[in-house]
Amino acid sequence: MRTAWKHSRKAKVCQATSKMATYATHSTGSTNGIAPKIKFYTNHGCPWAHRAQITLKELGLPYEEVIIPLDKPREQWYLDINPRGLVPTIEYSAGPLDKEIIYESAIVSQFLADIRPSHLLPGSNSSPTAALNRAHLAFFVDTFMTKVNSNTYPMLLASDDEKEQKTKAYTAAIEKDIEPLLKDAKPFFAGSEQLTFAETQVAPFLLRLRSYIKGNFIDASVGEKLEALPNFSKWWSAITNHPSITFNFEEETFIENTGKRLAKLKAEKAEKAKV
Ligand SMILES: N[C@@H](CCC(=O)N[C@@H](CS)C(=O)NCC(=O)O)C(=O)O
Repeated sequence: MRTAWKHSRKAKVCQATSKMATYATHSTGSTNGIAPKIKFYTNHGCPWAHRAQITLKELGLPYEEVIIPLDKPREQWYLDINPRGLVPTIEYSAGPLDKEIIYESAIVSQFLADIRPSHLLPGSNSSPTAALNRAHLAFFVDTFMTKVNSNTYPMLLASDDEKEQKTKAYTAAIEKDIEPLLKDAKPFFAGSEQLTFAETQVAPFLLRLRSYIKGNFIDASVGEKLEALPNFSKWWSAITNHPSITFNFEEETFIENTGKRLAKLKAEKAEKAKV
């Protein structure tokens, strides 16, 4: 099975720039100075895969990229690797670990950050405050995903009647739950001058938020409300201009595909409402 996909894949080798030389000696991330071998199954349009990509880039880990087309059913070789058929997936080899398969974006990102403790995520025993810092990072990501991101699709799919209420739910959650957690951002989470694990997990969604506004999929007033929040607006600008976050994002393609996807989902929603 593996032989079949070795021939069919479209692979590109990416050498992420290493900003992390000082962290390179840790754990399974580097074995006697030999870099791990990582195959990264991804699609540039996917925000979940984007999480892992930002993590790889910031950690300076070299990887081979395999693009998985999402506009057709997954081929059997990919389902053999990841039975869920989703991106991202990584295949990881280093030291005793040989072609280990890991999937689900949060788990892939956590694994990568754990093999190479860094500015993204301190090792849990690396200092007396590290475990607490990790808890704060995890809380921020959890807050964003449960309180804010859960409102994105309802806002995107809202009918004219629902629009005001759904956009308000999104912006109010940022104001109430996220704005206070960014009080120390400098410009990144908890006073960090570099990206942290928090940004690796939420930035893909907030980068796409700008594209939703640009593509007129949501009202410009959403952007205006968020720009008026002092902590959030500075942080949002910092993350959406960071090269590790933007380097592979193809905005025009994303806007075009989003238009098609939303038209389909809205038609399905209208059909269901008739029943
Ligand atoms: N919970 C998954 C979600 C991943 C996901 O939904 N990926 C989408 C692309 S953005 C996918 O692979 N979709 C393929 C499909 O549904 O057929 C994760 O965090 O990795």
